[in-house]
Amino acid sequence: MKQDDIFSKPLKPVEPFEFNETVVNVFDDMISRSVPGYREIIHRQAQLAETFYQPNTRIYDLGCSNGNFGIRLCEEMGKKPFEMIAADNSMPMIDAYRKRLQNFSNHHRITLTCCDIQNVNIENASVVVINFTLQYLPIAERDDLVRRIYKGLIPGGILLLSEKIMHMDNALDQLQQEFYYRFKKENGYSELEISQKRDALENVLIPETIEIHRQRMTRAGFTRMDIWHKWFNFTSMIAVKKVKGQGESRQ
Ligand code: GEK
Repeated sequence: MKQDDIFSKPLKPVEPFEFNETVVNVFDDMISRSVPGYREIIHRQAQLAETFYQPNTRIYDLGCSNGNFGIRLCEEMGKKPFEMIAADNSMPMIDAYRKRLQNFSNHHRITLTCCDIQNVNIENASVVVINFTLQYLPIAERDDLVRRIYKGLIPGGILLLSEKIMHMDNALDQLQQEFYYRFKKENGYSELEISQKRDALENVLIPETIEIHRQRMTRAGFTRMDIWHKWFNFTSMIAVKKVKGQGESRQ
C-alpha cells in the first residue's frame, strides 16, 4: 500500500481536494489513516448487504472509489448470485477498481460506471450504500438523491449511509474535532499535513449533523433508522424501507 504524503510539503496555494490519479495511488492508505474504523465499517456493511440482499434485485454502491466495499462484498457473497452497480465520477478510481476486480471469480456481477451519482438511475434495489460521499454533494442536492434512493428501494430494502459529521453544540463539535486530529496524529500525519488537508477540503466536503441526516431520511420516506456505528465526528447509519403492514417501533 503506497503511503499518503500528498500534503507533507508546504503547498502554495493548497488547491481544492480532487480524487485524481495522485490521490487514487495512495487512497487505501489515506482512507485507512483518515476514517476511524474504516475497515470495520466496510466489513460490517458487506455483511449487512449479504443479509438484506434479495434475489433478483440490485445493490448500488454510490461513490464506490477503488472498490473496497465491492471486494469485501464479493468475499462475503461467495457463490451466492448478486448484481451490483458501482458508480464514481473519478475515472482513475474506476480504473483502479476494474483492475482489482479481475482477481475475483464473481467480478462479472459488478457493473462499474463512471458518472455523477446524481445521474444514477436507482431501480429494484434491496441495498444502497453511500459511504462518505453524500458529504461531497452540494447540500441543496442531497434531498433529491436520498428521495430517489428511497423510491428505488423495494420494501425491506436498506440504505447504508456513512458520513463525516458535525455537532450542533459548539463545544462538543470542538471536542470531536480535537479527537479527530489526535487520531490523525497517532496515525502518523504531521500538523502540516492535517492543516493542509483541512484547507483542501474546505467547501469541498461539507459535513452535516446526525439530526439533519435523520430529518432528510424521514422526508424521503424512511421510518426505520439506526446509528450502528459512531466515532466522534464519523457515523454509519442504516435505514430500512418499511414493508407494508409491518410494525415500526417498540412502544
Ligand atoms: C469507500 N465509498 O471506500 N458522483 C460520483 N462520485 C463522487 C461524487 C459525485 N458527485 N462526489 C464524490 N465522488 C468509498 C469511499 S470517497 C470518501 C468514498 C473520501 C466520489 C469520489 O470520486 C470518491 O471516490 C468518493 O466519492 C468519496 O467506502 O475519500 O473522503
